[in-house]
Amino acid sequence: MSLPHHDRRGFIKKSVLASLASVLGTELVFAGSMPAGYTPLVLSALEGELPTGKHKDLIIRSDRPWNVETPAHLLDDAITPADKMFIRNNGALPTDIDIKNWTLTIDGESVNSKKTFTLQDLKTNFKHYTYQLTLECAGNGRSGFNPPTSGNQWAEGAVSCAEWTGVRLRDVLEKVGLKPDAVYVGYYGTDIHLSGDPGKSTISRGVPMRKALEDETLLAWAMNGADIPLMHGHPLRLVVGGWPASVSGKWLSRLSVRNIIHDGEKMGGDSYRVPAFPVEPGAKVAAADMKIIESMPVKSVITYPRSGAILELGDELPLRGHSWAGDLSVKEMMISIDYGATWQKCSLQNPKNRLAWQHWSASVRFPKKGYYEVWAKATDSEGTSQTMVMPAWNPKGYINNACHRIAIKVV
Ligand SMILES: Nc1nc2c(c(=O)[nH]1)N[C@H]1C(S)=C(S)[C@@H](COP(=O)(O)O)O[C@H]1N2
Ligand SMILES: [Mo]
Repeated sequence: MSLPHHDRRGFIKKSVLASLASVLGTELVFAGSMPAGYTPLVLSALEGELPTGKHKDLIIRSDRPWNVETPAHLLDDAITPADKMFIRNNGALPTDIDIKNWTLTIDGESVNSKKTFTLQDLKTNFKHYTYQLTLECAGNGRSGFNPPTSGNQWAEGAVSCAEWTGVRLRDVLEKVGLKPDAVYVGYYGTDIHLSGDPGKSTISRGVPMRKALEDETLLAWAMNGADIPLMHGHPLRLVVGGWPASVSGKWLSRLSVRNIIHDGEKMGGDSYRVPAFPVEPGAKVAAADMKIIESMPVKSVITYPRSGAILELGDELPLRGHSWAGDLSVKEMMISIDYGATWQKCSLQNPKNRLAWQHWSASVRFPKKGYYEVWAKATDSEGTSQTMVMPAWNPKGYINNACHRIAIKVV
């Protein structure tokens, strides 16, 4: 069925509601109570053209800006290829990228003096490193929260794990020279605010020094052995594995070493913050009780088979997927075919390097014909497991790491 477009400002227009009702063949009762920015599930996959180079089965969550999700079964590759990588943009793509004259300026209160590097300077004057790094949008899983929260209604697929090549941010900062009062590094990119106002920043987030100085934190120009695709930050990107992917600044042109917690766009308010203690679903939380999300929580995804698979009684079903745990590693992976009553241990590989996802596999037989669900649950190196139902509700719908589940029919 062909669905009407949702309103670009993020809420549903009356005229769209009317045509949506006619497509559905029924009224959207309580449409007036939908939170601003909320996309009804029936509309959550927009029809339309994907950006060039993307796999045709990716799901468009919005097209201005581009927000495109990878269905779980398309995350099956060990290393996420560019055509299957989710897109999360806060603004419009930069225009007129000139690689030859691209520069990165490092400034801020806590540098001895401001320095500017060309791409060539970075490539020739520092050692190169390649790491496979998990980048998960903090809003991944948002569609699972109830009451619903506004923003892209991601299911499971706002996560990727590609190989990034570049230089260590640490090595470059060392060359610049830092003052002892440095606490945070904030990024700026050249993407354009949707208003078109060149003075407005789309997003400018950052990380504390301890994360900025880690071995795996890169200033990268290559992804999976090729130039970074335009959508994913060409020609230079800050890549920080294990933390909300929002800290991995695309189209990187400037870094600011701050003596305060960086105060760029989307560092304040409720952005990328969750309550510092559990709250009841739907609660209003005072700003002072919110904290910035740092390392992402333990999570896993079933990438094979695809939900809805049908098999014959007696057949063994191979299962596989990936799991990750922010700055930690995953120590155990389990699956259940009986709604969590009993669990079976999976085989689990070590990550290719720190902050890369880990592959798991299992094989299962079903006792009789019928409908089943397979649930997958990871446990991190500190003993924390994924929850089976919605975890801590929060006002912006971040870090939902509930178990991924797929449907199976045995005939
Ligand atoms: N300059 C810039 N960097 C950005 C963003 C952006 O809109 N502009 N989006 C951030 C967010 S919220 C996410 S989840 C990731 C998405 O990375 P990807 O589109 O390469 O998958 O990029 C981050 N870096
Ligand atoms: Mo994100």
